[in-house]
Amino acid sequence: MAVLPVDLEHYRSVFISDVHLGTRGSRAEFLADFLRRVRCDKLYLVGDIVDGWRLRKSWYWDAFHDEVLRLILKAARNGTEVVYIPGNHDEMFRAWLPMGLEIGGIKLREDAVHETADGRRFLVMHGDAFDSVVRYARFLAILGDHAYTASLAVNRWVNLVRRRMGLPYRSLSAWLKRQVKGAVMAIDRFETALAAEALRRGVDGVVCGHIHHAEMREIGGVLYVNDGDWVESCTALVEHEDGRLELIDWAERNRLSFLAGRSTARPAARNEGPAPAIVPA
Ligand SMILES: [Mn+2]
Repeated sequence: MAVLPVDLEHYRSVFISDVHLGTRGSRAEFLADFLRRVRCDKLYLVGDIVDGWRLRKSWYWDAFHDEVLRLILKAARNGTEVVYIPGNHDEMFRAWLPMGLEIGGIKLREDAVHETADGRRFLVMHGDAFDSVVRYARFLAILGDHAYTASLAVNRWVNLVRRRMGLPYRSLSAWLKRQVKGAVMAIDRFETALAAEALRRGVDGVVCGHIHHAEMREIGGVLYVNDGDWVESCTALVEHEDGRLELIDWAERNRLSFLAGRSTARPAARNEGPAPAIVPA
C-alpha cells in the first residue's frame, strides 16, 4: 500500500448507496468531502446514486453533484475498481445490464458477490427487490418519539376542531404510534428478508441500501449490513485491510452540521467542465 498524505484514509473497499444526486436532499457536498479524503481498492455504488425518477419533474444539480461524479470517475481512472449496482431510483441503468456495460471504467452489475480479506463472501445488492415486505412509510420509524410528541399537540387541536363540529374524539397519537410501530416492524421484515436471501445464496452476509437505515447485525447466522444513505445521514461501509467491516458516519465524525445552511459556494479547486451528460435538456 502506498504511503498517503496524513489527511487521506485508505480502505480495502468502500460501499455507498442512496446518494440521490439530482435532488435537493442529496448531501453531495459531504459525499464529495468523503470521496476527496478516502482512497480504496474497490468502490461499490449500491444503488440510488442518481435519482432518475426526478428527471420527469424537478431536477436539482449543483457543483457538488458534479464533483461527486467527477471524483468517482477519477477514482476509477486511478485504479479503483468501481462497481455500480443500480437501485430503483436509477433503474434506467438496469436496462443496460444485459450489455455488460462499462462506462469510464465503472462496471454496471445487477448484484455482486464481494469477498473480504478474511475470506467472507457478501452478496451486494440494492434491496428494492424486497420492497413487498416494506409496507409502511419508512420515515415514521426515524421520526419515532418526536412524531409521537408532536402528535400529542396536533391531537389536541384536531379534537378541539372535531368537538366544535360535533364529531366524536379520535386519538391521532394512537394512530401515529401504530404507524411508527408498523414502520419499525417493516424495517425488521426487510432486514430479515435480505438475510434470508444471503442464506439462500450460500454466502456469509449481505450488503444493501435502499431503506436509508445504516445497520450491521447478525440475523439467522448471516451478517446483515446496510450502508445507509447520503440524504438523511452520511454513512458508508468500509472494509479495512484485514477484512474488518465498519460503518462510518461521516457527518458525525467530522462534525458536519445538517442544520447549517447549504453552501452555495462552488467547491474549491474544481475545473469548470461541461455539464454532466445526464442533465436533461
Ligand atoms: Mn432505493
